[in-house]
Amino acid sequence: MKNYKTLLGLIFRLNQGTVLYIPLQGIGIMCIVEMENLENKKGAEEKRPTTAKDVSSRGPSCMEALTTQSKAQDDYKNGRQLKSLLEDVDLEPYYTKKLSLDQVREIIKKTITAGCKCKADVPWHVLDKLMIFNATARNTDDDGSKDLIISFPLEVPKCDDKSASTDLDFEDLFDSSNTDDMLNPLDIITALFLCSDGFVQQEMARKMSMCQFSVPLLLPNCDTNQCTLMLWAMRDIVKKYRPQSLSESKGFIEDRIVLSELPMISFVRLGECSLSKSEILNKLLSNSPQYHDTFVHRNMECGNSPRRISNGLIEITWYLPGGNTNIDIFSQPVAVANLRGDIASFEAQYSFLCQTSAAVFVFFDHLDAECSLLTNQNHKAQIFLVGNCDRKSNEDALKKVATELGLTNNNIIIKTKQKNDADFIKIVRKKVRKVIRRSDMKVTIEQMADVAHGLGILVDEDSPECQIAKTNAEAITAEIQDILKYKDAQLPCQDQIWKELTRLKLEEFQLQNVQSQLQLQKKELQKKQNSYDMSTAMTCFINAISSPGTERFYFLKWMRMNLDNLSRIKLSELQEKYQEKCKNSENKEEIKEIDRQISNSSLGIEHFFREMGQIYEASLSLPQTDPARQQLQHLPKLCAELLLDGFPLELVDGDASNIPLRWVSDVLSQLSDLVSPNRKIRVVTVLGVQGTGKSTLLNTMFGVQFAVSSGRCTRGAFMSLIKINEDIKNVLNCDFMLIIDTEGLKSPELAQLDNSYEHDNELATLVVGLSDITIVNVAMENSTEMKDILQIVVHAFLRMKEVGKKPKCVFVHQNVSDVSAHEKNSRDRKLLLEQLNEMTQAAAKMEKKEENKSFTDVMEYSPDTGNWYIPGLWNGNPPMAPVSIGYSEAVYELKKHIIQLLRNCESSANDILEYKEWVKSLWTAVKHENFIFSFKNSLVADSYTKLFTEINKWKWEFKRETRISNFGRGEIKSETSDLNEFPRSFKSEASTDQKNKKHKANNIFISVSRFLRTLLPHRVSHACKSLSQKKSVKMLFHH
Ligand SMILES: Nc1nc2c(ncn2[C@@H]2O[C@H](COP(=O)(O)OP(=O)(O)O)[C@@H](O)[C@H]2O)c(=O)[nH]1
Ligand SMILES: [Mg+2]
Repeated sequence: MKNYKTLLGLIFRLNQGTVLYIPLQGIGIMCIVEMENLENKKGAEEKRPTTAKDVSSRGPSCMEALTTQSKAQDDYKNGRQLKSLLEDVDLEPYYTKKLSLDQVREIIKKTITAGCKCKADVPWHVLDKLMIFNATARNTDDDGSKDLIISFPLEVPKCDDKSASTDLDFEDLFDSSNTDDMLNPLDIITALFLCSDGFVQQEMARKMSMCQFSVPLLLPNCDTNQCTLMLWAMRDIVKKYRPQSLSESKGFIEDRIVLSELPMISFVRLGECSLSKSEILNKLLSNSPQYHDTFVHRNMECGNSPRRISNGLIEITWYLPGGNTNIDIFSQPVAVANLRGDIASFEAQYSFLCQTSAAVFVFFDHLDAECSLLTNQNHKAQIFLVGNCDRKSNEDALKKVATELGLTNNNIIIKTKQKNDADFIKIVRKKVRKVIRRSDMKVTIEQMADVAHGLGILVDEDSPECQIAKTNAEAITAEIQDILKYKDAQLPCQDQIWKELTRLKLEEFQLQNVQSQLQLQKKELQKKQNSYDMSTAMTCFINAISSPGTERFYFLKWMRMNLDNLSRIKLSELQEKYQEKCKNSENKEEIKEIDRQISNSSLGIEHFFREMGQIYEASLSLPQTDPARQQLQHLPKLCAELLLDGFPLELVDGDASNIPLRWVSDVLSQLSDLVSPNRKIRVVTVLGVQGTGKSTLLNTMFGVQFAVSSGRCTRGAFMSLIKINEDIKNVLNCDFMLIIDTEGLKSPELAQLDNSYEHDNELATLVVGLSDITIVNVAMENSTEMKDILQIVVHAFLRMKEVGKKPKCVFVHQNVSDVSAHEKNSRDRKLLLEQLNEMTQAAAKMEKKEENKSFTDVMEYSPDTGNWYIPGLWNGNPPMAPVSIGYSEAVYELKKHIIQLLRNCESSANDILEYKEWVKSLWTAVKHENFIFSFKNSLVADSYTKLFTEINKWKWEFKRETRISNFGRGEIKSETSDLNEFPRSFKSEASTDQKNKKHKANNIFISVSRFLRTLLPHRVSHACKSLSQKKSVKMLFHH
């Protein structure tokens, strides 16, 4: 590189060391810059991409060029380092037109073929890795030849590989200029934040904090010399922890971190500092065996390459206790902030910290006695001076400054040569503990906005769209006191009426002949729905989501956050009560009641959309010209737009266990109109027991935003749309991928409620039927329940002639981290397959479709490639544990596998309209099949059928017998229909007169069969047990 620096003109570096030099004619100045001076001016001397950039495409050219040195100087003088770096990494177009979530989510070719080939790839790789929680997202430099997941090169591969050199060349050995070519991770993070919209920023901040990386608190822009408080970006970070006060009760606190009142301890540097402040901080926050790089520091890969745009950045992280005194470093939660760069150059940032922190630790090598910066501040924070120096050079200055600040020994730490890092950290920890204990200086990040405004620091939430949206959301959520009452008053169309409508529709399916009467009842109900004036909440909601541009996304996010905050408070109370009741009382009714309350107190954004769907469906029964109807015509289009922007939408309303078919299909029709014609979709679904990490898996894998359970127990299915990039459409043969997440299957909270099996089985059958690939999430401890569900799915598939479809099936075993998992579990896989086959055979026999002998006849599944083992999510003990790299990598491999499977799909993908029809007909079919779904599994269903066969046989025998003896005809009247009654009555009947024996027995028998017919199917196993007494009944007959 350094040889090029004296050249005038553009040098294009092609692959493998080919250099193309284009002299620039007509420029008369030859520019020669000394190497040493370049240290701070790296900004512009780097290579620049040559091709025009395509904002919509994420595949920039890998060809890079060198700029002239004159430009480097200009950029530096004109404060254009940012621009220059952005050009280097091809992010410049996004500086004005910010990167949005759907661009980040888009499935691109690199998802399956990865590798970092040039600087322009680096930010995308960092982003992609961050999105899948890869804890190596910021570090490592590699040769880029490996896969994305294994290596994450921030260093661009060089053309001339010096390590291959066989000569002895001292120039080379002492040449440390190799950092020139590297990008500092902090620069990349800063650049990405500067080039992303508020929603990508939120996603990045959330994921960074889950990886236990520090996140930007104040983001600098070195070209405008402005910095911004990243309040909005941090809004979505929710943390759980257990302070010491709760360690006895095993309680915990779950809070949105920007709303938590915490003491903040800040670390800054004055002048040069030979200590790596950030590394010291990392050690301060880690227990030694589990050291973690929370802050990027100079001793990590690429950490020593010069920072071009990230000086002035303040990062923040949190230390949160887990309630174990042996592990916790601090027993109370604390925020830790770290300023990059010298406070002398970043006074605003320093002032901000002094006014918001409980303590500021100032690191220095050399102190200037006249340093007014330290003494002039309007401090709220305690100041600690941390010198890494010897006594001679600093004594006088230190004395002077300390006196002026009124500091005692307590606030001065000198790291002498004798103190090693461990000793030093021990001292700092002690000081921090004392500050936390004593200080009442606690502020929330939300409150920091005021300080920022006072200092002329921008706040990201100040944009009008965000503020208007906030007001709109608060207007709705501020009204919510009692959730149940609120739902009744403001969202009246969904609950009872919708459930009733659902029931009527079901009856309509079953009793085709009395349809007219049912239609009448349905009309009545819809009339009732229409009779409600639209509630104020719904009016505000619909208005707000009709707002243009990003305002509606801000609104939806505010709504979601506000509602989460509300239900978090409400539900934690109820859940506490639930736990207590489970402990103390045997009273099932009470527990059931709390269950119902938990279910009722859940209020999410989906309830508002559900209401919208109901209002829309009801309005369709009005005449076409009715203004009330016309007013609502645009709603499906609105939702289609949201869907297209990646917003998850409810497909099945789990509470009523129904799909608002008209609403969903109108949304899909609108979606089809919004995109170009004949766009194809492929569908991926996940099935599994509640709380086993399904949503987390999908969110990690596809960057979607399904609700991760925060105690709410919703049920149903949600769908989210992902675009497929042009570069891979042809390979995958589709334009969109629809991801369906199911909620509430087999959840213990809901199991108590009626019809639980039925709902679960219907839901499972529907989503499997709707998908090209079904991911079955099996957590070790509840594999039985999953098999129960699968049995019904298989059964339903065999039964429903309409299906005619064979979805691919992938089993995902979570929380398995052993390297030998795949090997060891081969027996388990065989067993699983055997069980799956058995249940297919059982189901096939029942359905008289015995040609289906194995599971693979019904679903496409390979025991070898169809099982994935994914290690646990956390590496260590939460709350301080980062996401394990094993999880991230396994999920990424799974993603590649799934995309590969889609690629190999033989059947052609449906277009959106075909899919809409498919949803309709499948749901109708599922609703027709009410018989099978009410069973726990097909084995129970089988027993039920066998039971009836047996009884019928027996009945027939009996009838024959009675006919012969002319006994008891027309005299059977018993109405007993409780099985519990049966043994009792049987006993008493048995003791009566021998003469009437057969007559009585007949009575009993009829009671039993009547009872069995009315029996709730899922209680059939119970019935089977009781029927073992059947033998005695038979014996009775024979007497
Ligand atoms: N310990 C552990 N927790 C997990 C894992 N996966 C998810 N979680 C947590 O479990 C909770 C429920 O996850 P969620 O994805 O909502 O489960 P879902 O109900 O199956 O969709 C969340 O708090 C997750 O953070 C895992 O592998 N290990
Ligand atoms: Mg979920």
